[in-house]
Amino acid sequence: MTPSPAADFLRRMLRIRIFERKAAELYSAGKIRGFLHLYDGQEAIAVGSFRALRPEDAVVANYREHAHAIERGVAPRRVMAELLGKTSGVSRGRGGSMHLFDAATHFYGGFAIVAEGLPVAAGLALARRMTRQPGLVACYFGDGATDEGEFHETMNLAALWNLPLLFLCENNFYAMGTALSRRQARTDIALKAGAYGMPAEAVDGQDVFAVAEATRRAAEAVRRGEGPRFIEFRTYRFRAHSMYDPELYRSREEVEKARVRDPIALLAGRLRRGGTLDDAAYAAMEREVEAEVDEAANFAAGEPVESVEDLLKDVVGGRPS
Ligand SMILES: Cc1ncc(C[n+]2csc(CCOP(=O)(O)OP(=O)(O)O)c2C)c(N)n1
Ligand SMILES: [Mg+2]
Repeated sequence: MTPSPAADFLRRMLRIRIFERKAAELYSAGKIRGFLHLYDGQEAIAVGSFRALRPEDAVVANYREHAHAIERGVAPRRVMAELLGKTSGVSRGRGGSMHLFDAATHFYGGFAIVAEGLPVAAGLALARRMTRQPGLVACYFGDGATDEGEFHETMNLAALWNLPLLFLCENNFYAMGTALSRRQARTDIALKAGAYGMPAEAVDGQDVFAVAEATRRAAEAVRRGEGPRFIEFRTYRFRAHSMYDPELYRSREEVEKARVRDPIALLAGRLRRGGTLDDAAYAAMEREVEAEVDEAANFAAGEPVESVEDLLKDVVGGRPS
């Protein structure tokens, strides 16, 4: 039986939440090194928006991108192996959490520098146009990226050159510990994109259906050759910025208040009220997803790390391969 679109959305969001819960556990156990940024609270954006994308489209994201890679079709076990620095990881264990990359699914990163993905996405879109390749480029970034000059430069060129670009801003109202209202004189991000002559709208990022519908409409316009579109998804991150963040910049009450609009609980509640989900079905779904995540973690744990002799392979000035 094929699951209903709503049940599929719910399962996908749960998979991301549980995948990252496992990643946090492995991080605390010292198995994952470096930085780890989790997506709790924002799942509806990756899950809803990816329904509008086609296999030929390219995707660019930032460092909070585990969900985007998985939704794009990268196997969770290859993402988990990457987090653990294993050679079977999606970036051969050399990128880690912030640098997932998979050319086969046109998933071009994973960028650690804020706003770095924007000009890359514009370049990919321009290349597609010049080589007459089909498909659009979906560019995901946070509200923090809109603080940067690169954001404005990219908006300008994308609009000027009518590029096939879908800008998907995940506005969780914080860039590390600084709230949007403490950084920007004008906090309406969609308005800024509109200033470049690009159709732009703000959408509830906690409602997976609203995300899916807005992205579908915007993607269709881009595919018709109408140039770039911009969506600002208003959302909230429930966890700290990264695993290192003591969260001194916001109150516990503020986070608890935002949790009332947990995208997973919102959808589950809707399905329960509609009579298509009960406790037993939800628990069964959770168990299945947990098993899938455990399988990915066990696979990753058993994989080898790169040998010391190979560490400089493919590094400029390193050992020739
Ligand atoms: C150019 C640059 N400046 C500063 C940093 C440090 N930094 C890392 S994440 C981040 C916050 C970005 O916030 P946002 O784009 O809203 O994404 P979010 O973490 O909220 O998902 C900053 C300032 C960086 N990585 N790159
Ligand atoms: Mg942010």
